[in-house]
Amino acid sequence: MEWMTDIPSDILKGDYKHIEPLVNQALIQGVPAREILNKGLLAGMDVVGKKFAGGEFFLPEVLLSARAMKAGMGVLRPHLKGEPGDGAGKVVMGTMAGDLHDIGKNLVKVMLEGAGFEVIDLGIDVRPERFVQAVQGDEARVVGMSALLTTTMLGMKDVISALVDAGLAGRVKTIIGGAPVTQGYADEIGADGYAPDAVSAVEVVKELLV
Ligand code: B1M
Repeated sequence: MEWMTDIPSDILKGDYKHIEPLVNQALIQGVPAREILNKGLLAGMDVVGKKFAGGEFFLPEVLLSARAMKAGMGVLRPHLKGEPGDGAGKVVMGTMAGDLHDIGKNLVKVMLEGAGFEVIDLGIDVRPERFVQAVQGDEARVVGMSALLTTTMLGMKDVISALVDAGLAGRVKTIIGGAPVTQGYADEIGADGYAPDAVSAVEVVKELLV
């Protein structure tokens, strides 16, 4: 049962090299993959999130923890396939059409992966049809959109309309973010969620999936 303390501890330390053998060992001992995810990796990331919110951790520490989480997930992911809940954690994400800014989007991606989500990254300059195709071709339940320009954020409304037109509105939830985006804008265009930064994006996605 040592894994239940050692894995969260490696996540907190951001020890991405040590965590892989630990996860492997727990699997060899016969611990179900989802239990290792919930009581090991995610338990660690929960503490990281609380420390960030409390001002004890800053973005560099959070990113290190997310890297350790990603390393652990690399070992665990093949064992989660087909288990109950597989697919529930997939997020399709991209930067809006006409927009080439991706630093913030990539941070959100790292944090989501760090929290155990699988991210299908469509990259930059993504047109509404591409979001729809990605959702149709997969079992993702969340669409994340990022925009850094006041002009390109207007395209978020088009993505939501395209998802509605394709009959996907009931299946996927939408979350939007980026410097010019606000909660008011999210409400105006009917997005399900808005997050001002990468850490809160994880919390919002978790809430959307409840
Ligand atoms: Co551009 N740029 N840029 N730029 N650029 C801005 C955004 C700008 C505010 C600069 C300014 O004028 N002061 C301005 C926009 C003005 C406006 O529309 N209001 C601007 C402009 C005008 C332009 C060009 C038009 C310049 C030109 O060519 N004349 C051009 C447009 C190109 C295009 O997209 N078509 C352009 C180009 C570029 C570069 C290519 C040079 C480069 C981008 C490189 C890249 O991303 N790979 C660039 C950069 C770097 C910036 C600034 C300096 C920094 C943006 C950034 O990365 N911030 C920016 C000025 C600024 O913000 N100070 C600026 C750091 C990043 C971590 O923050 O992206 O906000 P951010 O992400 C945060 C949150 O917003 C949130 O979480 C992240 C982490 O906490 N978040 C989400 C983001 N996405 C989210 C999604 C979510 C949830 C949360 O859910 C899915």
